[in-house]
Order: sequence, then structure tokens, then C-alpha cells
Amino acid sequence: MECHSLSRLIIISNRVSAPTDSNSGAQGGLAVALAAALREYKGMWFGWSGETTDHFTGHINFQRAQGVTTATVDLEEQDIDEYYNGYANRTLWPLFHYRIDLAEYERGFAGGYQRVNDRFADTVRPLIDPDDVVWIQDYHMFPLGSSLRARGCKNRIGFFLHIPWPPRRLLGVLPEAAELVRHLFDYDVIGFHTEEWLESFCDYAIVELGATLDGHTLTLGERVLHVMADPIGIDATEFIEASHSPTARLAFRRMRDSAVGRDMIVGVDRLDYSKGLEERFLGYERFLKTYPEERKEVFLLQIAPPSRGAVESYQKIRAALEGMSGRINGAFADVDWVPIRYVNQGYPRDQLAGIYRAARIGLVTPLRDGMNLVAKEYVAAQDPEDPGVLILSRFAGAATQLQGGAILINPYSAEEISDAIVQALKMPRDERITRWRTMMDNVVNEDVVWWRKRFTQALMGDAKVGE
Ligand code: GDG
Repeated sequence: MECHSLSRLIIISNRVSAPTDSNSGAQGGLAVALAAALREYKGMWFGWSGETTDHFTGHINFQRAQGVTTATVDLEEQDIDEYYNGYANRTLWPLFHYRIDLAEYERGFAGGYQRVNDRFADTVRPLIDPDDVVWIQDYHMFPLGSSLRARGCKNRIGFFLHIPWPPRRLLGVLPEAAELVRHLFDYDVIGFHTEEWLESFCDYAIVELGATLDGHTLTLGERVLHVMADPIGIDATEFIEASHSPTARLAFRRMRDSAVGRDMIVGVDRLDYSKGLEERFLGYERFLKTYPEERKEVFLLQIAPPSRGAVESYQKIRAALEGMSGRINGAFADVDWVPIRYVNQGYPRDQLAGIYRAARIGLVTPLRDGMNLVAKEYVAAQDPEDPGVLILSRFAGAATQLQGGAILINPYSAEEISDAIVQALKMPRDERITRWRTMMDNVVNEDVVWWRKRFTQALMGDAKVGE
């Protein structure tokens, strides 16, 4: 039961995904789920427009589509450099994915990050009515709750983190770590995907700041924070439908025809170092070397649309992967077979669903991942009579829910990846079906609606949710 039915819901995230009229399948499950929540609570979605302006004015562009109101602002070039490409994606993203070697610490980034959060607070504050409930998304906006409190906002405010929370001693590397965690005590509810990320957060707050934990209540001085693990799911119904769409059927046929009897292994990831793509290629190469008799029975399709191209570490990983795929193909390809099809472009969701369904193996090997929705989409797209096998990194949040059916591997180990590929290729149909059913139960039951209802219920007053 949802409480406080009179409250409006205000969602705030870095980017706003306005519902589209077309059924192009361009939108992800998260955007669709948040739009559904906004329809239910007659709310509004606020964030950056994705556009730049010479001078920040705080001018809000309101739009209404399919029952959802969006409100966006333009940011200055310097804001994007320091806040988005800087602190969010050069400092926090690598550090929170355990890559202290890639994280950059510059006071200018931290300053720009705070400035933009203050700008968001200045702009959105007048739109918030006293009864509204505010839900802030992700690592771009850690201090926004504090900035809103400083502007007199007494509303219930929740925060959900979509990426991992690093262990205490790793977080200690961040110059602003203590300040950042203190800011989080200005929220009423904080959600993480897994108990592991939740534990790391509490550990820092307890050991470094002196907070106390009682059940799911963390207290620091006057502030009381409800903390919860709330694993995100996909819109399973929508994805199953997508996998039966004409576009999906066509994509399925096209893949099966081009495979000419070989088994396809598929990987689909934003081109990001956290996704373990280099390690995946090395694991696949190990398989090609170790099991020459299996070699020509398979090929790997890796779809990797580029992301965050303005950040140097992303340019480097892109170059590295091009080199590796070229080298592996050069070493192993034959006149009638190429081991890796490496594609740097995105595909519509329906098409992706057909590609997943055509793949005998879903290879999902992030070095660290908050959740990983591709793993769940791969499961949802399978043929129940003849499902494929999911090979999944034990360091993805999704492993906590899918461990009963997936082959779990350590993505740093080329041998484990290689052995898992052979195990999956040889797996009898009965075992594939049993494993798939276990995973599918979870994907269907703990879907994106389940996720957002647990969070909004906790935020709107039912603090028992998540315990
Ligand atoms: C963050 C966290 C967490 C990918 N290529 C194409 C395409 N995609 C879609 C997938 C999937 C989504 O992008 C990726 O979601 P992930 O969960 O795998 O990863 P992040 O983007 O890093 O998301 C992550 C998530 O937030 C939610 O909390 O799970 O841990 O890092 O939906 O299908 N979609 C289309 N074409 C592509 O080529 N249409």
C-alpha cells in the first residue's frame, strides 16, 4: 500500500529522460519506471538538459509528454568540464568502481561539482511544495539534499545510488570523503543495490564519523537516516514483449543466419573500463588457445557503444580494445571465420532483445558494477524451451540475485572465463532450463516496479520496508 497519496513526487537526476511518443524502444527500463512513478504521483522530473549556455540563468524549460512533466536547465561549459566530466566521471566514478589508479583529484572539480549542485538547488527549490517528496538519483548529486536543506527545504528527501559504494579505506583516498558522507545525512532514506554497498557505507559512517547503527537506522548527531538495500530490476514484461516483437524476430533470424551453425557469445556494454572488456577479450583469447577443438564452433559478438568520450581514460580503453580485437582476430581468424565481431554502435532495444535471444552465452564480466541490467535483460530475452547460459562476474550487484542460475566467475581470471565458456557450451538443455528458470523467477518478481515501490514506500514513511 502506498502512503501519503496526496504527495507529489519530484525526481531529480543529472539527465532527464522525457517519455517518447514513438515505440522505438529507445528508452531504458529505468527511464520508463521513473516515468510511471511520476504519472502515479503527478510529479515532475528535474535535471540538466544536456545543453550548454554562455551564462547560467536558471531558466527552466518545462515540457509535458505522456502525463509526465519534465523541467530542465542548461549548464555552462565550465560546469560540464568540472562537474560532469570532472568530479562525477574523473573522480567519483573510477573511485567508486575501485579504480583509485584512474581517479583524478582536483579542487577545481570538487568546487565545480558543489557549484552545480547549488545551482540545481537554487533552480528546483521554488518548484517544491511543502507536501512534495523528493527522490534524488545517483552520484552526480550527492550533496544536493544538503543544498536543498540549506535553502529551507524540510520535505522528505531520498537518495538512490546506482553505482557501488567503495570500502571505507578506498573511500578515504577522496579528499572530500568525510564531507560527502556528512552531506548524505541530510537525506531521510538512502538506497543501494546490494547489502555489500550498504555495509561499506555504514562502515565509513560508523568508523570515520562516529555514527551509530540500529537495524536500518543510522544516526549521526541530530540526523537519523534510514538505509536500505534495494536491488534494481528491469521492466521484465516490457522486455519479454520486446523479445517477441517483429524487429526482435528479424534480428534473431539475421544473427542465426550469419552464425551458420556456430554458437554466439554476446556482450553488450557501454564502452567503460568498469565493464571488464579488456579482461573479457583476454579470457576469450585464453579459451581460443586452450580449447582449439571448440574454437570454430563459436564467435563473440561484442556490442560496445562509446560513452564519455571527453574523458581520457575512455579514449584509452577504446584504443586498447581496438588493438586487442584486431590482434586476436589477426592471430586466430580464418577465411571463413572471425572470432570477435566488435561493434562500436548502439542498437534499438527491440533489436538488442533479438540478439540476446540468439546468443547461446551471455558474457557479463564487469570488474565492479552497481547492478548490471544487461545480465537481467539477457535472461528475460531467452527462449524458455532452449535458453542460453549467463556467465556473470561475481563483482556485479546482479550476482547476488542471479547466483542460483548463472555461472559466476572472477573477471580478473582469464582461466575462469575460458573454463566457464566451455562449461556453458557443453551444458545439457535440462540444466540450462533449470538454471534459467531460477534466474527468470528473480527477474520477473524483483522487477523495476518492485524496486521503485520499495524505495518510495520507505521514503513516504514506511521505514520498515527494506528490513
Ligand atoms: C548504471 C550502473 C546499474 C547498452 N547498449 C545498448 C543499450 N544498452 C543498455 C542496456 C542496459 C543499459 O544500457 C546499461 O545498463 P547497465 O546496468 O548494464 O549499466 P550502466 O549504464 O553502467 O548503469 C549499473 C544501472 O545504472 C541501473 O541502476 O545497473 O550498475 O553502472 O539497459 O540494454 N541499449 C540500447 N542499445 C544499445 O546498444 N538500446
